[in-house]
Amino acid sequence: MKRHTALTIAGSDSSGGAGIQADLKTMLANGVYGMSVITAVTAQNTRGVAGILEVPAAFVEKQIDAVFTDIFPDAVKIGMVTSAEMAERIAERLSFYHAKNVVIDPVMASSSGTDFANQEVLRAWRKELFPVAALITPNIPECEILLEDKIETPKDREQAAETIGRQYGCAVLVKGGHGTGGADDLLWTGEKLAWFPGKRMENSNTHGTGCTLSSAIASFLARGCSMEEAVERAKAYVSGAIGAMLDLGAGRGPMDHGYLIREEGVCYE
Ligand code: PXL
Repeated sequence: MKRHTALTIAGSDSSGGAGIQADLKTMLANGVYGMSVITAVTAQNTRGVAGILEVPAAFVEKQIDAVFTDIFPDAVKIGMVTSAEMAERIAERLSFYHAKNVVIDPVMASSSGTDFANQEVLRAWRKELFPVAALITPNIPECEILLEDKIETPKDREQAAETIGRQYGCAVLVKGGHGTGGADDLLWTGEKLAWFPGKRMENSNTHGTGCTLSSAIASFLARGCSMEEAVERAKAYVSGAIGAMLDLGAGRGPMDHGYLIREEGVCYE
């Protein structure tokens, strides 16, 4: 049987809910073999980030080479990138290997408010990384930073998705989770706009939602889905994981990445 493979290039979250840990759990839960290139190690829990240790850019490159010269990934998700040099080297390596299905979650800050990217890193993303992406998945505050403009109405979101997409030649998913009201996401595919309606759920345990969504999309692209189908199925997975109401009795905790596996009765008992 052909196994589909996906790679995450992201930071480690010691609390297990976001970053590399969320990505690998998500890939496992969605039927692909997950691999990782670690860009930074964070010391954090559900209450905040106590420290960040960057992996040297040259060693990020070494990890990418190790993966691509052996098990070629069917899709790549990129999360936390902490320096301009790291962004440049990742972009160069991904172009060199003709990486497919690159999904970029432009992580600018943790949900607890710690900044992960400064202006110089942002410039390198725009110049180097976004052009290698098949899809980027900014939330509304991230879109506002990318566009240097306010986004208020649904029409503003449509314009934002299309403008960013045309600028970088990729698909764009504007995530609505940070807005008020519903949690509708909007996809610009490069040709058209498509809304994906979502209901906001009463669950404060949503740490790592962005990481989880982007790695779920990468998983479905790795399995051969179209962009629209990948987004639809990834959104359903994330909604299910939030709706499973995992509560670890801590701060703003993670969602239940394993709910599908448990429902199928595969393990844990
Ligand atoms: O959700 C953004 C994010 C990405 N990557 C790492 C994180 C976080 C949020 O906390 O810790 C490593």
